[in-house]
Amino acid sequence: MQEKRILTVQDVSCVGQCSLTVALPVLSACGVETCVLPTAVLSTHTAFSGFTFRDLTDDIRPISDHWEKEGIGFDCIYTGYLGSRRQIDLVSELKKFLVGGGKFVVDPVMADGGKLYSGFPDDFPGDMKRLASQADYLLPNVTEACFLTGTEYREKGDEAFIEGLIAKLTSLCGGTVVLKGISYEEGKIGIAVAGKGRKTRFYFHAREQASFHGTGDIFASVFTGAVVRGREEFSAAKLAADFTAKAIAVTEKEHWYGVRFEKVLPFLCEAFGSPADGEFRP
Ligand code: PXL
Repeated sequence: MQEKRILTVQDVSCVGQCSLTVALPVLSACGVETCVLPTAVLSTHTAFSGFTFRDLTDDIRPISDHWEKEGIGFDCIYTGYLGSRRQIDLVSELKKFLVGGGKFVVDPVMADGGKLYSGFPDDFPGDMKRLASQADYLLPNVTEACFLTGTEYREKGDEAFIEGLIAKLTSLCGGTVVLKGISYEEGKIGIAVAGKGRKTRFYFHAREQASFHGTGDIFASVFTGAVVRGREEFSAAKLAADFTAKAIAVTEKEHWYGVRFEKVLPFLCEAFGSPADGEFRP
């Protein structure tokens, strides 16, 4: 089998179990070579107070110019947290590095619980919308979907509300939309996988009591790894939802800033058959 190589573009939050500190281990456990382009370095993610923020926008062009000289290409580019409008434009240009039908995965990380994350200006969703429209796979949560489509957020949106959001998202983006965090059934949470002219498929599972940061990044990383490893998209989304739920289930409530996904990484190694033949087992 030809080995796959992916590029993920998002920040380094030094502490916080999100973005690159999640994407790298998760994608590696899926058995995919993972290259990174850090968009910023933060001391922690933005739910802590007083975090530092070093913007790396000016490094994106020199880095990608070097890759171009080296003739480097990627089977998939997966974008997460991006810090500015300029970064969004530079990231769209990276699509030229996709080889042989490579996929562009956009997780429009910017909001949750009805609100934009700290530090994003009110007009940021408009910029993110431009990137979202270019995605082969668009992975918003319900809040991000509302911001992208100019829909008023509802905490308890019913089925009709979700169907309406999906219709708007699939006309914004020609690719596949995976909507995360749908919860109109008591005690359940789920996802929808949709595309223009295709029947929407839903998957629900039991809702964990607590909610944590970084779960969207875990979902997106597993989904992307699974698709790159050849899984059909609904099966990839189900695996990502199940893995995220497992990671939440093993995390103590006090560990509020992220989930202890390390404990369940073996589940992914097993799903993707690595290590190859058990030769490293003690
Ligand atoms: O998990 C999403 C995320 C990524 N990166 C940074 C964040 C957040 C969510 O708050 O603050 C810096």
